[in-house]
Amino acid sequence: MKRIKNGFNELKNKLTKYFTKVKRDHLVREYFKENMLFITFVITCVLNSTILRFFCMHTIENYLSVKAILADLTVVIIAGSFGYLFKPKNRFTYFMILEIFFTAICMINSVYYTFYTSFASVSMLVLTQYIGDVGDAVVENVLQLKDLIYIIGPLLLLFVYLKTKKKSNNKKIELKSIRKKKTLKTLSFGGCLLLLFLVTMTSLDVSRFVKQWNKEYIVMRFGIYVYQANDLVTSLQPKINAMFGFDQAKKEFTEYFDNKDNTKVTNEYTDIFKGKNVLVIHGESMMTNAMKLSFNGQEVTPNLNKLASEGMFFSNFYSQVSVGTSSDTELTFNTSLMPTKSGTAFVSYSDRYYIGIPKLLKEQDYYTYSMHANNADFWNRRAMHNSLGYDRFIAKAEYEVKKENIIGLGLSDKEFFAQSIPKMQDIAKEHSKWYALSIMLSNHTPFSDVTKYGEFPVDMKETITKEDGTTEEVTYPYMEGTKLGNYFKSLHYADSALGEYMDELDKAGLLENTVVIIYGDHDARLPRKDYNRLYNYDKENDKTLDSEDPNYHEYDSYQYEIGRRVPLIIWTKNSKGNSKLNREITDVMGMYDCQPTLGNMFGFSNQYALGNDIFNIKDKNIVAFPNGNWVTNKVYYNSQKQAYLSLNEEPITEEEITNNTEYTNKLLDVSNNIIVFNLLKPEEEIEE
Ligand code: GP9
Ligand code: MN
Repeated sequence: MKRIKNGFNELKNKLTKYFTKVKRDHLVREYFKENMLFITFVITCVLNSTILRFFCMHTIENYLSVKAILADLTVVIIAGSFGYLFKPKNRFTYFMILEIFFTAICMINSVYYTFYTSFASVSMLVLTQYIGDVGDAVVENVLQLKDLIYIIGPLLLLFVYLKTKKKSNNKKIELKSIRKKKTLKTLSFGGCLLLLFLVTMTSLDVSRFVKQWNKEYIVMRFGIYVYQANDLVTSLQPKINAMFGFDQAKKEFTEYFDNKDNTKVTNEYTDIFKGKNVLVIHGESMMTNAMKLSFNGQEVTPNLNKLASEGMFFSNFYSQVSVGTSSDTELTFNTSLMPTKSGTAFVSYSDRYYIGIPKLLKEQDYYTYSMHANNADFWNRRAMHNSLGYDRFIAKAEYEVKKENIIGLGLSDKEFFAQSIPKMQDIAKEHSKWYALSIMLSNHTPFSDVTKYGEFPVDMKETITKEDGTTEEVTYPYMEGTKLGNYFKSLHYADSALGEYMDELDKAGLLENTVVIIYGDHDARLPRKDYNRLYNYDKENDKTLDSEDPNYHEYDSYQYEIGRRVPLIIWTKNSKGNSKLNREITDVMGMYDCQPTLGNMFGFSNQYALGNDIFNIKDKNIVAFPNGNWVTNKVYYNSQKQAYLSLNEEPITEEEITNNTEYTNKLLDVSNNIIVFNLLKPEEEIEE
């Protein structure tokens, strides 16, 4: 009896399963039949975006990136869901308009990528001078057959429409309530995909999305549609910011500079380099602390150290970057302005008027140019270098980038320098005075290309004498395998590239009448725990000493902040031994003090500089940071913690803290307003 019952139950289960499946299959078939237009629209739009990645990014993990496909699906489904609000006979028009819009995004980016090896930006539309220059070239040389493939999307949609129309599917009358229900169902599905996408986002995804400078990364992770929407917001934001508060900003700006004494004061460095050529070397992630370190008797940065010991070395120098990192440093170095409070000056405000060093030197008949082996659109340099006053920007397209010469983000520094020399020689032949910028790239986080940096062990080797008098070499791992250790290897490589560059420049005669300025662009953003290991290594246990240990050297958050110092060196071939040009300057100095300090040396000035000539302000200097922190010779102040660290024996008063904090906040406001409201634009250039 029991067996019969069991058998009956089994049969019942099987039948239920079978009929559910039939029903489900039937439902799926029905869904497909009823929603052919929507499905075609979704598939073709996602396919187009994937094809675009395929053409631009080549590697399978890029074009078949699950995250990008998920993002594309989410966008397309959400946008398409509103099609159900329309009556079936009008639905095609809605899907077609969207289809054409999405296809246009893919096509424009496809063409743009072929020409610029980067994705298109709405903000570039304002830079009409480029369009004029490249317009014909785009049509003649760049528009290729592959860019037309995307049209298959709208064609397919049209085909499906015509086919389904015959079956009178589109003539069906649908009640408003049904249309609403369909919209909501599709929208909810899109919402679920969105949720799935959001929970799989990493912090790196978020940060790159906000910064918007690594366009390849955004397209790879977020798909082209999200990229373009994000780009639109980023491009419009400055316009919106500049709509309100102009009068107040202008008033504060005028008051600020009326009170700031920027009149020219001469000192022993006035005009000392007037008329000399300038080579600025932007040292990616170079940090002052690393210059003091050696491993097994080998210095991390022997070449940088040599230059520092022969020229002027500013050992208490800070970069003042915000989210714009490299680009913020370029801005601050060249203009003596601080990074903007939101977005970055390079990406969001490249159309503003800037008083940059290249622009000022052009008034003295210098030819000004910059060199960087990365894409010209990284950090929007193509546009911004023009705004800063560079006559020419020599970027990746003008370098030969062979696969075997790639380190980290792109062409290795050694190759970059080697290929730069002939270009510099050509320019030097044509122009009697030049200002050049070399932006290094290899020593860039995450410093993981260790096999390409060359031999530089960051372990600890010791020779031990045994009881029987024989010796043995013991090796402790020390910094091997840590991010900080890898940074030292990477920096050692960059330093050796710098050494080779200096030798080759000399051989090419390019150092004869030239002032070389080297700065570290910002700190390397390394984990504090690695510094703890560096300063507290317990070799017996291959561990970091316990904080209770008497030999423990505290590396707290303040040490970390102060440890962010970067080098600044001003060097000439004849500096060595000259007391004025061969010395260490220990007064605290910020990137924004470069323009006024160099201005005094080269004979140019900017009355709207926010920093000071270090040789005038000396020990009274205050270095403001974009987050409101500040540092003087005496004290480092953390505005978030509202706490400070005393840097010498001198007493610190409450008043001093309040005054310096106010000074910093005011300076940050004025700087931000200058950029957002374009306050430096000369009256005669403002259109009525
Ligand atoms: C990009 C390079 C690095 O071209 O300058 O920028 P960063 O990540 O240091 O700001
Ligand atoms: Mn950088």
